[in-house]
Amino acid sequence: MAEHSEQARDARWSTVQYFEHKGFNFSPHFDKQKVENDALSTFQWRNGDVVVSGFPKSGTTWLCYLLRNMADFGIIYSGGRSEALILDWFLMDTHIRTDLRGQVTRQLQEGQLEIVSPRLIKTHLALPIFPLEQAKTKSVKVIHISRNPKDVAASSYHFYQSLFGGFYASSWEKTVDTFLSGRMLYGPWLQHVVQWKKLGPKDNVLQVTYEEMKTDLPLVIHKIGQFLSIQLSNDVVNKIALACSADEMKKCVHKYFIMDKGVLDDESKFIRKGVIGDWKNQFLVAQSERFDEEIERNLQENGIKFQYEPL
Ligand code: PPS
Repeated sequence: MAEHSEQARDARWSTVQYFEHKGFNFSPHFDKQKVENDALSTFQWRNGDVVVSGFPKSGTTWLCYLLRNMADFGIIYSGGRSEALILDWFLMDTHIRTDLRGQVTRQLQEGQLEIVSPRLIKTHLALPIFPLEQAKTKSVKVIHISRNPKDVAASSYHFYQSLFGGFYASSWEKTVDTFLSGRMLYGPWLQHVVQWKKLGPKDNVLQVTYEEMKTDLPLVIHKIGQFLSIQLSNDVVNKIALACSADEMKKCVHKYFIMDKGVLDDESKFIRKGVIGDWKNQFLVAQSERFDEEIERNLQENGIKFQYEPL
């Protein structure tokens, strides 16, 4: 029975039509014309904007919530919920979704939603799509978060089972193939991460990893504070670290999430495990070896090293 439903999911998944632009994958929720016409090149950047960028399931929501606890950012409120401004929404097809998030997207694209500065902006977009040069002219600061690929793959698998009734879901076996062949939504993961991780201070980019946030969150808060010139005492840093634990965040989903009920099967499970190394509960040995062979070797050639287990 389970096998049958996995087959059915894979069969349905293979009918989902992604399109490619500048070497990266876009789902049917994106407006192809807006993407191909580089609609983001006219995005109105402001001095003081702070961007969180990262491949989906790398901890981007966590980092946004952390920043909101560090400083008073302008964010979007809708239906009693709040969220960072999501840059990707400017490339979305506004006809597909009629729900709360769809309405917010439309209002943003039509310039009806004004957000006070400093704005917190989140994106999953690959570097060739992100208007970095325009952002630099306004001294926009970007914090890029990355996470080890095995945990990203495992987290994505679970997330897509629950999103839009499983519209983007596939079996675990298929997810491994999709990840490794670069056909994940927003992927290929490898190129996405390698390109973003080449950026540093001269581009106003700070690099952090999910694993270092898990290992020593106060240290990361200090690092971000320095990058953004936010003065925080040790006492405040420790309080922020506590407020941003997975357990605390689970209690207040509406503080960082604009979604209608039903978009996720159970939104309280958005923070699923929130640990380093859960991939071990998902991967077969052979699948882990394929990741080592096809991804880890390539990362090493690019001088990138991830932590796969808690210290
Ligand atoms: S999304 O949907 O692409 O924006 O997902 P993203 O926010 O980038 O990543 C989701 C994963 O981050 C975990 N998470 C956390 N881990 C530890 N502490 C806190 N506070 C926290 N908040 C979110 C979340 O649980 C997802 O990882 P998994 O492995 O699925 O648990």
